[in-house]
Amino acid sequence: MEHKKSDELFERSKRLMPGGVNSPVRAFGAVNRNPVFIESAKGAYLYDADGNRYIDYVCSWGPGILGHADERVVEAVKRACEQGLTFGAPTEKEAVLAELIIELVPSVEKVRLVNSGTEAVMSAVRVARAYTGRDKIIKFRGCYHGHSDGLLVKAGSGVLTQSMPDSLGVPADYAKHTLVAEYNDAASVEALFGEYPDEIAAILAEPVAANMGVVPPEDGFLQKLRELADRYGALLIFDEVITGFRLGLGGAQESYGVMPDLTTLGKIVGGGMPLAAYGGKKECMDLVAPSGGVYQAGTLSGNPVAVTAGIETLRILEEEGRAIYPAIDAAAQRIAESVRRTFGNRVQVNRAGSLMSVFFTEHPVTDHASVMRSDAGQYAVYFQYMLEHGIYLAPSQYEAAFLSYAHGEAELAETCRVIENMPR
Ligand code: KE4
Repeated sequence: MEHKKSDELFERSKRLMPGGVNSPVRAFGAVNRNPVFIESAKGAYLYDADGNRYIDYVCSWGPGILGHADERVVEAVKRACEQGLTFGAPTEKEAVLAELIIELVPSVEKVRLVNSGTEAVMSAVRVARAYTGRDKIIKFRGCYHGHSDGLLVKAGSGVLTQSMPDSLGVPADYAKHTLVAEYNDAASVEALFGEYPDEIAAILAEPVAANMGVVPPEDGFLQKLRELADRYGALLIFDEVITGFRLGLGGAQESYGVMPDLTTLGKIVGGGMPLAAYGGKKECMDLVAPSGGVYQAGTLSGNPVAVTAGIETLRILEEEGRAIYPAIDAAAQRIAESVRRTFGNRVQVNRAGSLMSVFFTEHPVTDHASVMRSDAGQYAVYFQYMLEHGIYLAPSQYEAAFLSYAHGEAELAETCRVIENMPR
């Protein structure tokens, strides 16, 4: 494949933006090659600046569950743009989206719309601290919750990809309130409560860890978090920025039957536009200004164009979900089986619904430590081969692959063919 134009664009961009990108993982640093610059996308496909076509398994890190540029969403957004891009004033559309979220996400009684998952999680943590009057938060090693100061502690995703244990620029005074437990190890959570019995405001968890690669919760783990939060008077926050509307209409909390006090949402909820949300119990959310003393605001929060994309996407998922979710789950399973057939016991393939990750290790991957024992260098080789053969995977071992409803028989058959012809 020719990547001359992408290479030229990367050199130009590196002179203008840090690392030539606007989010670190896009720089392909972990897979030892220049990134490809994308010009357009449609359905299951990306088209790069050199005219190459790829079957896309990143789906813009999750939003693309319907496939890229779904006509219904695009037409609705076009119509919304003609009515004005942003007003900085309340609109009926925000109420429509809020009603959809409250209807679909079991534990959410009230919701605030924001612009990114980072904002959503940062704000939910602030609400938990206000509600409990406590300062500390428990997060899990390898989980990622956006780039707010206090949460860039032993984080996953791009932080893990860049091998940065923590971020520069975060004062120790902030980080000290963030306690780190081990995913799928409830005893490590209980030990922190034992050490700080009255100081912990919340347990913050990805209900399916997807920022160290996909690591599903072991049986009973999420229920145990619920029990520990209740026992010690802390809140349980599920960061469903990835799993929300991905594992099903009700997200992980519906799939696993464990109800958090607060939920954060992003990606799919915005239909590909910059929109995220946090919500939960009325008694918590009524603390948020202007109804309460927790301040949070945003110029473009609830933006009518982004809200339109979200409404359209959720309505399609509500109307067609009975077909969509089984189809994307089955598609992920088919890819997983192809990888297992090809690499045998050299790989572990973790899957939760239509989220999946390939780890090059013979040992089960159930937590951060076992993730780190997998061969990220071998993943880079796998990534490069797949890219050269027209399959676009996450450019990092510590991310997830995402399926969309646009991945049909042709795309899945071609992907399996490429996998199964890969030199062992
Ligand atoms: P954003 O601020 O990037 O919208 O959301 C932050 C966030 C919060 N919570 C979870 C569980 C997340 O996965 C994310 C962001 N996900 C990454 C991909 N793993 C975004 C991709 C990127 O950073 O470029």
